[in-house]
Amino acid sequence: MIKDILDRFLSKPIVEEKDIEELLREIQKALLKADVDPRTVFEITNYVKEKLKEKPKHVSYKRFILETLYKKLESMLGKRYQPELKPQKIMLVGLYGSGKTTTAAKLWHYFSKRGLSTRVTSVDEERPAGKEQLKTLVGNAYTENLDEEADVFIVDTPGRNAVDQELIQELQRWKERIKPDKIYLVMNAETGKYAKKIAEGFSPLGISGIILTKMDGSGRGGGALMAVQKLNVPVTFIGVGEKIDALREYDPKRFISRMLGMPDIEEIARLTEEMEKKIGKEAEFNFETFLAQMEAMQGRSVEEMASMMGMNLPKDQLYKAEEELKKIKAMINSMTPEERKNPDLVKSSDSRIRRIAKGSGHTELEVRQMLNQFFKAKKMVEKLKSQKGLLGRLPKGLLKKLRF
Ligand SMILES: Nc1nc2c(ncn2[C@@H]2O[C@H](COP(=O)(O)OP(=O)(O)OP(=O)(O)O)[C@@H](O)[C@H]2O)c(=O)[nH]1
Ligand SMILES: [Mg+2]
Repeated sequence: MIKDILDRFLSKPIVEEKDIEELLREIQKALLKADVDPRTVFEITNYVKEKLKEKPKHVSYKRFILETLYKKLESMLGKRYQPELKPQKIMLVGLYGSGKTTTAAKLWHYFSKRGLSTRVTSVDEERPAGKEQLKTLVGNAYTENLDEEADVFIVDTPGRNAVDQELIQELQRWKERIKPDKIYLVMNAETGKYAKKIAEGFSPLGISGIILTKMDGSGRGGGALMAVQKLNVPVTFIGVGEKIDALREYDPKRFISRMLGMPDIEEIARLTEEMEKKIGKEAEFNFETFLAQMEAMQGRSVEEMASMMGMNLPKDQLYKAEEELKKIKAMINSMTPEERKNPDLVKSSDSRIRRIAKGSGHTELEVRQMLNQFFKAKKMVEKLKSQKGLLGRLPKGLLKKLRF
């Protein structure tokens, strides 16, 4: 794991040639895992190696290496996107199954949540199922009226297996009818470096931005992200899951943290603050605060939480974790307010455990296992609290840059 190598690297008093080699090798592995194509991977690590020949004057060698890598990646991954929250018509285009319909619903959720009245339609005339899919996702926000008044109007369009003349002509006709302010090309990040070719196929339409879907979890998508940078069309949003709120504004910094498996400290700090506001800074770690924490995280998948911590969990583990959380929630909901405040009360009473098991539809053994986990987590949280000063000891500028 690159995070461990980095930790070791940063803690060494003297950097030797072999340490750099080891670090570069790990970086290569991480980039390949992020789906960056091998030629680009070599280009990146060679660049860093070359740069190292210029001995840094004002900063430490270690910091120089990391900053060089970071800047290189940043230059290859484009700019952060911040959407304008103003009235606009958005038309979504893309190949079959790229995620257009899901993204239409996600954008509706995104803009409505920010106070803009948002309507959605589909002009996929060949497949009524597509319209039904969208209706199910957005409910009353769906309309068949292409001229309906709304702050934000989102139009889903039909896809094809490949970009062809016929598709472009059809989309061109819709463009003339709808007169969108923005045309977003929705692409599956798994297309890797071919994303560039696909985007070129759609370019006669005048693409204003790219939305890459299926960027969930493992930090893959580096290949597609780098490929489309060559087009001068910004990446606007990324899809990070199947749920309606799994849409994020594109931020290369966050992607780099994720790609290199480094925790996104800024995001974690923000979340912690959010939680502390909700449950009080000095709050004790008990079932009540635990539940409140889970609620504060709502809308975030376990997958996102894991990747925020710089962990790449396999899919089946993520699924298990999600199920586990549901289970714990049901158990806490079966506790009395007193028990939630005082976990020891539960631990030491068989009859309470029995009652909670019954109330939540689980076995006593499962409740005991949950208690074990809970007390382990409590220990960890207490340990973390006492280490709070640790981050403050790292160089500030570097922290900001690397977000770890
Ligand atoms: N994991 C994940 N799945 C996604 C994401 N976006 C879409 N999907 C899934 O991809 C599949 C296809 O999505 P759709 O939105 O139906 O794709 P489409 O482009 O409208 O497909 P057609 O209308 O058939 O061309 C669905 O199963 C979605 O749930 C994403 O960001 N992450
Ligand atoms: Mg569709």
